[in-house]
Amino acid sequence: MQLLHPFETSFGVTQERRIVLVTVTDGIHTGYGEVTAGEGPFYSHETSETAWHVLRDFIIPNALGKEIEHAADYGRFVQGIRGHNMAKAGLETALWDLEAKILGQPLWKLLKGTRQQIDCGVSIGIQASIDKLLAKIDTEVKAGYRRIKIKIKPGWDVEVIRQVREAFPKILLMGDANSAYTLADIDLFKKMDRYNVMMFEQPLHHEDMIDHAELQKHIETPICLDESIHSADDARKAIQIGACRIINIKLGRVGGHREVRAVHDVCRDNGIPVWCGGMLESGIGRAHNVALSSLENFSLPGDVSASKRYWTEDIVDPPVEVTAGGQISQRNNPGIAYNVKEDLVRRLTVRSQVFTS
Ligand code: OSB
Ligand code: MG
Repeated sequence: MQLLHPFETSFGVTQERRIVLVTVTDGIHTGYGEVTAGEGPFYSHETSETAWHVLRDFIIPNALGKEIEHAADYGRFVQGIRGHNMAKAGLETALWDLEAKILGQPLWKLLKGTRQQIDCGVSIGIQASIDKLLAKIDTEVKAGYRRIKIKIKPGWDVEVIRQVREAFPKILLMGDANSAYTLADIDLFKKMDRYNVMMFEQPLHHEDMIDHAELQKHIETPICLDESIHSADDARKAIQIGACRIINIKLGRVGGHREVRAVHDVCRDNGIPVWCGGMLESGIGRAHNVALSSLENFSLPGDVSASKRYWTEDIVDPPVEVTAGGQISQRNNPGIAYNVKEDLVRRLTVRSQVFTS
């Protein structure tokens, strides 16, 4: 799928998505999951290709022919497989969708969500100029989005934040560095500390917590961890050492809906708000993100935004839509609650494999 606009972060530019979808069926209903890995190992070590390999050669053979009562019991299918959370989540989320459809319930209710409307923000990539960025922000603010996240990297940071804040004094504004800095940059963060930024997302190394705790001591702006958090245990440790005051939860990065709930609960019990991160998903991943954002502690606007920001035609019907007030309403059809356009998916498919027990 071709993105409408190239998306640039501190680790590179994405224009074309190659997305692995997983479907499961009981013969009557079909559950859909999306692997959120990128095309290259830049945000994480996983790629669409490694996910295909791990699903085909390990996860699916482990699962075939076995029974589980609930999608929440999926853990035994992936026991012993280290890492590869996005591959694991591809099948896990498809099973949750299937279970919800068998029960005739919307997924957000099966996940025990309470938020009928979720608050939406946008993530805006690095632009060719500050003027272009200001114009993009203006468009998104007028579209109703409740929080603006801009990507930052060395050379595209303090001055950018300063000018954005000057042009938009009141917006909820945050910066996502995708691990582009080190502790040698403390002074730079102190400068950005002056502009009432809601949070700095993953400023330091993608595997770090210790240095983040040190940086947090020197700045007032809350640090939000993204790349460093893969489990509820990671969240517990990060909170314990003061490495962050906010956590971005991504469904793929933590390995599925069950772990989302576990990270959510650890954060809630420690007074740490969470929000749902995005991975330039197609409508299937997007629908899962909408559903999980209904959990009570998703109290900050997430990177879950309208299909039309990414795609000329999304693979779900209706597309994911955001109200003029910057919210998405939960739908009450069974499962992910959006219909998958099977014909379009077939036309976009470059490879497929069927597994039968
Ligand atoms: O760090 O949140 C991130 C996209 C790809 C990889 C990592 C990230 C992102 C985004 C985009 O920020 C979020 C979205 O709009 O899907
Ligand atoms: Mg991020």
